[in-house]
Amino acid sequence: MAERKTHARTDPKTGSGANRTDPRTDAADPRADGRDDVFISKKMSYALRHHPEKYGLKLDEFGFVDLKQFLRAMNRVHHFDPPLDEATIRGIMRRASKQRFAIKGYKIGALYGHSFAGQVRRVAAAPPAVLYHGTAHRFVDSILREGLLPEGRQYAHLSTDIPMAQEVGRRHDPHPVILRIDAARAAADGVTFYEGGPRVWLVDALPPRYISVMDQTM
Ligand code: HQG
Repeated sequence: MAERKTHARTDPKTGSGANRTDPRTDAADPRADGRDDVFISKKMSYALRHHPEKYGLKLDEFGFVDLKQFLRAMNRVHHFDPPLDEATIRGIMRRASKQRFAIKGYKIGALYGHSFAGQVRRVAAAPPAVLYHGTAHRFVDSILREGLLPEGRQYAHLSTDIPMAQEVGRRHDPHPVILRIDAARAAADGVTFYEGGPRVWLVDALPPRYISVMDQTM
């Protein structure tokens, strides 16, 4: 794994975007409320990606934890009224534009974005031939020099498509730069990729020779 820097360009714990989805509401769900979705999703990210210890939670090696225990901890810390329950969480997950969390059996976890010390365990997988990364203009020179680094997170994050990369990049820059990642060549050369979610892939780090700046006029 690449050497971790201590200064993250963006603090994932405070950086925007825990859930900047269009606040769609769900008529079938009487509690559906875009603002609540964003608020609760951010707290979920905080607990499952960044500071489980502040909730007294111990995640398993894949970053998952007993859902009932998670609900109890969330309610104890945040005093949700009405109390946060499984149906509310499932509603938030269903309405979100990004699949940030998963419920597997009796456990819940975040699929990507972790920043706590160490690395959640992941299974290597073959990536799509091309991936993308949306970032700020001010980071590009450094990325082309050093490669993509995880910065404050456990892994560097890549997108499967340009619209997603633009959304990710806009968190850092209103007019983000889209980088094209030659994932096929990187994988053939031995770089290990991990699937983070339906539109998110992860790498420990990615050398600059697999990265090119896309034509911004497109
Ligand atoms: C940059 C959100 C200089 C990198 C998103 C990025 C994503 C470098 C920033 C997920 C660098 C880190 C992750 C280098 C990387 N020099 N800058 N060598 N290497 N960077 O927020 O990828 O909405 O930690 O370009 O949608 O923006 O929270 O990573 O700009 O999927 O679910 O360092 O977080 O998901 O920023 O976003 P971040 P990211 P959620």
